[in-house]
Amino acid sequence: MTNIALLLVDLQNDFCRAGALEVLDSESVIGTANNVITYCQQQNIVVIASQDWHPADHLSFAVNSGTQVGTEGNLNGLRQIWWPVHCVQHQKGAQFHPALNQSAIQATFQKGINATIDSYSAFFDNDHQHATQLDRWLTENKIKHLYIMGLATDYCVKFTVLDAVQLGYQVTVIQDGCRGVNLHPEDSHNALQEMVLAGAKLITSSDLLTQSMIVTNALS
Ligand code: VGL
Ligand code: ZN
Repeated sequence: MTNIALLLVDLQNDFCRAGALEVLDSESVIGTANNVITYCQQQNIVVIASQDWHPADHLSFAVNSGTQVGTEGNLNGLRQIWWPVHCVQHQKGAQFHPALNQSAIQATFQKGINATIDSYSAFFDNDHQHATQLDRWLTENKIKHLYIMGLATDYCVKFTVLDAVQLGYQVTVIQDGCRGVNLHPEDSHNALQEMVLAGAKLITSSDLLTQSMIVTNALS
């Protein structure tokens, strides 16, 4: 195993076609993910994933907070966008997209489990007080570099990337492997800018795959 991991963020039914929180063009991300997974398997890069994994009474759901979907408010002192009911634990919406090559995934990290706080990042709840097992697992497996892609660019990808950089990982975002919610049209664009400003690199999946061909050819 290399010291690199591919982290697939929230490639779940509810963020895909006909899902409760459908992200535009997210279906194409699944094909990109499968191509990148094949590349990672060839390169001995471990593949891991996050899942948004909410209890049915999660307070980020507008209906549970007596608010309107898409509006903003305050949840226990933090700014909160109110979402439709999505990614409820064990339900179909929370499962990985059926076309995703799930057999490649070596470990899955679930977040958003505490009903009273949202968790966009795969590392921490939004208050940064509670961590998932992700950082610990990466440390134990001596991972230093993360390739990150998934859904949604402007929420879970963004905050996962920012935390990863902050924790000291080298981070490369596979840009065409991400799609955003875009409550405001520029949100995904701005999110990518923020990630770059924080120190993440951007790459396209085709650059990643051809780069490896060059390296492979040079070695052969
Ligand atoms: C997400 C909104 C609410 C995401 C999760 O995965 O980006 N967005 N929950
Ligand atoms: Zn969520």
